[in-house]
Amino acid sequence: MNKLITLFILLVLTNSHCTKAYAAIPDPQLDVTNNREIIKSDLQKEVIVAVIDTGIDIDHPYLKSNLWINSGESGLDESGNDKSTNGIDDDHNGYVDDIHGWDFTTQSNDLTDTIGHGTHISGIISGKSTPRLAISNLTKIKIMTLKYFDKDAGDTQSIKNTVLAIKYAVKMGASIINYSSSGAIRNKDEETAIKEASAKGIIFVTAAGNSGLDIDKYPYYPANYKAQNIIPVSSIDENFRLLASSNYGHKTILAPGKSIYSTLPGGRFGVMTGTSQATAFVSQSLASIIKNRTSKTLTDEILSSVKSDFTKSNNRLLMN
Ligand SMILES: [Ca+2]
Ligand SMILES: [Ca+2]
Repeated sequence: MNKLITLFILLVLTNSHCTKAYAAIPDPQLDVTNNREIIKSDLQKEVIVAVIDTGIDIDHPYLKSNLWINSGESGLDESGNDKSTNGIDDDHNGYVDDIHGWDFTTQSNDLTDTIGHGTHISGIISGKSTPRLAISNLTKIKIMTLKYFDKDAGDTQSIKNTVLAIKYAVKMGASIINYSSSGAIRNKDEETAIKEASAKGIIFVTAAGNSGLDIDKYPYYPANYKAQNIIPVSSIDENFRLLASSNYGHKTILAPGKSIYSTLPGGRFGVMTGTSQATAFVSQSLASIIKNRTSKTLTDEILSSVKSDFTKSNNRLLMN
């Protein structure tokens, strides 16, 4: 199936509130309140999560405190003008006025999310995914928004944008890359970029996909690339059962993905379903346990602990 159609086809979008409170990862059996306290106490420093998606509502009141700010494009320049709007690439990274990220579809710093997917994902990672979590303090998680998806562009262009976005995240200091997308197309440049991120100790969390397939037999990408830093994620419901729509495999981690309540453009909230949402929960969880570790030490440590936590009992149980 078309890579990008796959991303959106199974999303369920409404404006109703989600009444079921989902526990966050890593322990799905913890209640939300307790888990929030753990997350709060663990976060000692800012952790940058690059969200490669459809953009973000930068004015959403629940997301403002979580926006990554590029220090090289903030403050005043020598002429007293705001660096974020002066039309100059102040930090010489190749992107002009990239204060919160970059739109690779239009080559601009306009991160407007006309689809809503990226804003929803960003809300989950920021801890705004349920009304109860909305009061938690995850302001140390900073969202670097990298827009790769244009509904009028083809897969080839979208993958090119993805590769550039991954390189940007590596260059600008992200610790985690959240990529809530998947498809059957394999691309060497994409795989190479992810391996370059891996060499820097950057975790790459990605959706297993929403086609109900065993990706060990029917590979989806990026989930199935052979890179050490990739964490593919399947989606489960409130009873910890794999969603019928969710892809799965022996390496996938399980996270909540059914009727997830989170932020939407225009200051709104709403519900979406899929492995995209589950992926965001895993990114949030990883961001919360990074603490004061340097990113260099992260890959082995986090992957080994997370994979044993998630797969040992849950995966087998839920696959049967
Ligand atoms: Ca710049
Ligand atoms: Ca500037």
